[in-house]
Amino acid sequence: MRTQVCIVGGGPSGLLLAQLLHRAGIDNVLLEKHSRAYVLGRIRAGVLEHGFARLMQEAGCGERMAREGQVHHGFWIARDGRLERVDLHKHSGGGSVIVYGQTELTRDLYEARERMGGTVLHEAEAVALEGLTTERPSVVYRKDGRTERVECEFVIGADGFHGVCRRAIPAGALREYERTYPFGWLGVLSRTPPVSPELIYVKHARGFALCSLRSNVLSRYYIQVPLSDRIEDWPDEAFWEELKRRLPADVAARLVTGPAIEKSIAPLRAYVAEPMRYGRLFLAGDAAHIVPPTGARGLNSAASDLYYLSRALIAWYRDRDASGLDGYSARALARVWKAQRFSWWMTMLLHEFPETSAYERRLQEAELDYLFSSERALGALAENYVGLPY
Ligand code: RFL
Ligand code: PHB
Repeated sequence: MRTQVCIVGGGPSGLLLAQLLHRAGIDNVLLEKHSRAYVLGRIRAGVLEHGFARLMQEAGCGERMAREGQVHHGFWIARDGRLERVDLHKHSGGGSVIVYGQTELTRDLYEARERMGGTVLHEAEAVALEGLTTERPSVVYRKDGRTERVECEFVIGADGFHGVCRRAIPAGALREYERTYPFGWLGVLSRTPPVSPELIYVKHARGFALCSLRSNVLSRYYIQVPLSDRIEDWPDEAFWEELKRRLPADVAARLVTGPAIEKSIAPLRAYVAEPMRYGRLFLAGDAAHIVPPTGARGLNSAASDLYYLSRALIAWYRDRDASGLDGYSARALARVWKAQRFSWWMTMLLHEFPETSAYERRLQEAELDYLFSSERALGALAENYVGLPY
């Protein structure tokens, strides 16, 4: 098979790029290792920036997100049994975020790909990238027990953190930065009304917790757990019990519980690969960088990659202008590192670390006291949470 751009990975990054390129007249083929149902079954991002919504509009599939996504002008931080509000609107100069699930936006993207007749091959696993430093690279993939090849002009690695594309870059050409945290988030999705219309981030001596939502009838909750914990250790009852213990008493009292319709544990980890380009291979989204979910930055960082990359490819195909492609890695990484910093800061602020000394615990408390006593500190939090410009 022959195309201009071969996109590896059918998560939100790969699908959104496929849409943006297709609408600009650039031919592309997308390979996704799993089935569509499997991809849609992953419950991940819930909080998105308006920049993400703008890209969805540009891609011709932002209509449902605009209609059904909830605009949030603030969120809460709970500590010592009380709630304090972060007014995003006030402290970021009019900003807000959109609550719309990754499952829903991925569904919107798949449907748009279908409507436009885009080529999306499911259960097609890329196994090797060849000729990346030539003008005719290719991607070898396995589907239905057969080995096939896509010949192309550019390869996009949008295959997530565990994908193959980043690993195709020779070790000497890649710098990697990583931080693992000594805990994970146990997440539960339940068909219950959310305990609060706005998100509540909870700092508690038993560990962090988060009350989030997908709609007025669908709640998403998380609790910090040790890395050694398994899903089997957390029957629904135990989860709800532990969540209640970490919430302020009045919030716990109004929590509506129900059966978990999804339950998973995600280890917290930060990672950045530099550069995000090798020859004709360009990395985007989780394939190049991941953050702990505390600041809700992961998919939002993918969006800025896709913004820079789509424009760079369009300029190349329209005018043979290579400046966007040449500058892609540096531009994308400049924003990625700011999202790393913010995610690190929120994670350090709100979690219990197994080896935290009494001194560091007091620093965490002082940081929170400072935050809520300073308009400037709240401004720094708010402008990062609603998303830095790109
Ligand atoms: P994905 O979603 O991992 O998709 C990559 C796709 O590539 C496929 N693949 C391959 N395909 C072909 N051949 C191969 N060899 C392949 N290897 C892999 C995979 O099957 C998969 O379908 O990466 P992408 O598209 O870059 O999207 C990134 C986002 O998924 C991620 O950044 C966010 O979910 C992060 N995140 C959040 N981001 C936000 O902006 N706001 C949030 O509120 C937010 N909450 C979260 C999150 C992530 C979480 N977890 C579980 C890590 C909450 C959680 C709990
Ligand atoms: C979610 O709703 O899944 C979510 C929201 C905010 C975060 C992380 C996850 O910071």
